[in-house]
Amino acid sequence: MNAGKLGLTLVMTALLGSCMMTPRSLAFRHNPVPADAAANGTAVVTTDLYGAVTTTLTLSGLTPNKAYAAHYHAFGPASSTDPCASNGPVSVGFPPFTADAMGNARVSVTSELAKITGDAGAYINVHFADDLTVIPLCAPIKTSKG
Ligand SMILES: [Cu+2]
Repeated sequence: MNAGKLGLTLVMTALLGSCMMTPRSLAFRHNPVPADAAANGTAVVTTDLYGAVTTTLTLSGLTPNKAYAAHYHAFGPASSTDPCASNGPVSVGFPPFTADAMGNARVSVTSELAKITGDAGAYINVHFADDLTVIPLCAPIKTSKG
């Protein structure tokens, strides 16, 4: 390989690397419910070159040893400005997970970008697994509908 070709290869490698490593961090907020009053966390979203999106939730303040469910939801009909209050359908589900003895949890899912683009990926919420109507945490992603 000559020096010019090597230089181009290095530039391409740097470009590809920067495209793959652009994680976006979203903050969870506590919903106005009594459950898990101290719960908090982040969702880190990384998209690769092939359109696969890996989302990792890092949560704290959960009920120790309790099972949870988390989903991406689409913008629903109940609000056009607050995705967390819009009651939208599930777009992508995270694997079931359980908080550890300290109330911490970490869970990841990889999905196609198209499934969570635009209104399809308006928010992520965290539910009690044994009662999905209890939703201590929500991370808004898209704050207006459409
Ligand atoms: Cu959900």
